[in-house]
Amino acid sequence: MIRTALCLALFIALPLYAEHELRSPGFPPSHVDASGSIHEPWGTFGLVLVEPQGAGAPEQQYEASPIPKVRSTVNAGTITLSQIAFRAPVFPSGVDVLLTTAVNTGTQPADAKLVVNVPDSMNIGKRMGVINNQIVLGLPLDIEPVRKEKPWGCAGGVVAMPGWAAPQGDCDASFKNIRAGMGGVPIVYHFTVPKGEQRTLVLGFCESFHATPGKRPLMIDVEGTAKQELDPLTKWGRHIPGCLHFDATDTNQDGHIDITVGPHPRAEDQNPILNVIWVFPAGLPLDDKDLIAGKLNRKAEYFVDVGGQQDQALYEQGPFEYVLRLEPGASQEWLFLLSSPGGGPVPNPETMSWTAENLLKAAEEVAKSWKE
Ligand SMILES: [Ca+2]
Ligand SMILES: [Ca+2]
Repeated sequence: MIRTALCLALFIALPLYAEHELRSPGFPPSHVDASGSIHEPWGTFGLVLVEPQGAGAPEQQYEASPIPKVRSTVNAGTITLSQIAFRAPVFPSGVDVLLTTAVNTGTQPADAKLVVNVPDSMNIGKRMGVINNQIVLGLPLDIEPVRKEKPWGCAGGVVAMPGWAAPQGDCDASFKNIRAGMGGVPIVYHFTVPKGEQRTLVLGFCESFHATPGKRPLMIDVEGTAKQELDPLTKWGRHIPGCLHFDATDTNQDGHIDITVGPHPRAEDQNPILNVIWVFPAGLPLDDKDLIAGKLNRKAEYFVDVGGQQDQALYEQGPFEYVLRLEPGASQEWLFLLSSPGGGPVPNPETMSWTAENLLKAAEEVAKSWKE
């Protein structure tokens, strides 16, 4: 009986997908399965070529030296998709890298569609995937994910921090919860409006961390208005809620009003924050005291307790697609970064200096110095 239980335990403990390990010296491994998908503590990430149809199981090669590397290749029609997975020594404990290349080997232009499988619980922003408030996935810069959009929401990559602020005075509870763009990620929201229309947009802020002015100045970009700088601490004081009003317009006629709250380029604290958003019909008289007290929430077309329970991501969660056309002989390369076991957040793809080449070089150098 004990033996049976032990056998069963061993069987369960053996990861069935553990075809190949990705590791760097001194850190726990992740695994690449036979389909080329990478298994991380937060879930599984993998790309599947669905168009052209007919891609079979990938051919896989494993290299142990100079660093563990798994190459998975599939062909469908005239498209060859190859993926190289390895661990790179990005501070503090490494990220897994998936370098993907699509090539059209034919003599005619070819369309390709890739399904990007991520956990259903993942929020995918413009360039980052977030699970349980951790940034675990960095997406390539030169291809746009195809996803379903909701009428409004946060375009992602920024974490919710409920109860972060301690606003003083007669103040709506929505000021307490915030989103923050850790590592300089801008906070971006889209709101659907009829094409080209105007709205009065109000942003609510409350700085509760810094005590001296000038630490966290923000750059605010609301569609249809001039960019402006704001240091909530200088303008209102610590723990004091305040509001900024904007005459917003859907100037590019795409049916959204877009707002971005990013870090000021010279800010010492590069993590932008945002507490509340209201979108009102244009021209409505709005008193700041009433706004802050939450008395106008019900008059708003959109009222968002940023970082609160009713806040939402703009895009539907979970798997998404990439669609592209490749000319004859053309190729495209994409870099995906995945948080590894015990790893911290992945670097921001939009601001990092990492490239496929220097990630590989850094990994090889670490392996070499470890051996010596
Ligand atoms: Ca717009
Ligand atoms: Ca809030």
